Amino acid sequence: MKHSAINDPFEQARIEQGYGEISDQDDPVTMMLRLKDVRKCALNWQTFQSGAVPGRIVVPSEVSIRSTRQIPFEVDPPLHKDYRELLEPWFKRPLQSEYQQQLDQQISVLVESVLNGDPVEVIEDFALVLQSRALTLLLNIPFAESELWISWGTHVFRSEGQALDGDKANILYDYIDAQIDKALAKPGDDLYSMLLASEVNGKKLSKEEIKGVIILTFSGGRDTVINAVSNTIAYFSDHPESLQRLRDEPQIRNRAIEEFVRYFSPLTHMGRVATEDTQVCEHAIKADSRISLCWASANRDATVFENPNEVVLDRKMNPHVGFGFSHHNCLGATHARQILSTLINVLCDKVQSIDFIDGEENIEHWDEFKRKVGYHRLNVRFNPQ
Ligand code: EMZ
Repeated sequence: MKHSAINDPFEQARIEQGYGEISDQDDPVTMMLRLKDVRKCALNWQTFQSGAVPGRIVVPSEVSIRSTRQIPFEVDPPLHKDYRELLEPWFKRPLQSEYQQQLDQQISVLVESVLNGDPVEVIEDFALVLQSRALTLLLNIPFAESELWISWGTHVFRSEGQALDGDKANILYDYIDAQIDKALAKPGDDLYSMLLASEVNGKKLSKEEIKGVIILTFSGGRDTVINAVSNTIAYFSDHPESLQRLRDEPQIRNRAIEEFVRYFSPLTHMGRVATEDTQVCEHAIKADSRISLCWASANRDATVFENPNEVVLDRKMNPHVGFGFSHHNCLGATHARQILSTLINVLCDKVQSIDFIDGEENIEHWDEFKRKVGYHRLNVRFNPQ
């Protein structure tokens, strides 16, 4: 098997019963594994809510390290829609040409810096750097701020050997509190200032609400973007012919991006909390228990995707749920797609091939399901054009 392959540990359970049962900190989760069921449950927010106790819909649960509600992620309709309408235009800024030029500049400089023939550790020295620098554009704050975020490592709530790291989370919370106060004292053109000046339902946003939006902006697009970027690099190291094909056929690059998101599924799943006794796949779900919508499994559902375990660069029908589904679909998806598109353009322009040296896989353990989501470490060499 190619080293960049991402396995599908859910296949048997998906076909045989449609769900999987896992434990998480004494709060079990029933995972929905078929695309149709994942969509159905995502749409049914009345029965499967996001607005539970903050942190509970995340698996592993963050209830013990977080009390701030992430917005709009942990809010249900109708209020969800009001927050979303406020945020949507800001998070669509990656469609503007100035934003795209700045991102192109950032990624070009980064790729050029790794073309000197030395081995590169992709996770810390490439993907994390790329993600942090690009985040300065999304927040619209000075580039130099990215240095601090890079020093925080790949996940803001987790650290090596620790699924949940409360001390690390506190560093982020204190930082965000200070940034909100700074923007309050001296408003600028950044996301903090935009939120401070905004109203939802005729009421100014509170500091706690703003903090909820910003925590999500920092954490939701961190390890996910790092996984997407590093899996893309690993894929090209395994498949030089694919890099060549994308160079020759720029018109299929957007399809390739969707296919990478489907195949890599950078976020395995996201939870919901049942508001009433119900059932899924003839399996009873008790009120106040958790389910999860397993994007990674749904994206390999053979009843929807032909050859689901293959990367088909120009896959035509690709209704993947790699960015979630329905009203909670990923707010940062425009930014993420723009990152992947720019990365592919720059690699096609500047890189001939990528040599895999070695890697340490990042395997998530969900009881019997063991899923590779990316790498802890990935050493490669970039060969210039
Ligand atoms: C939450 C989540 C959002 C959570 C789209 O995902 O991302 C996770 O990485 C965080 O730990 O708090 O933001």
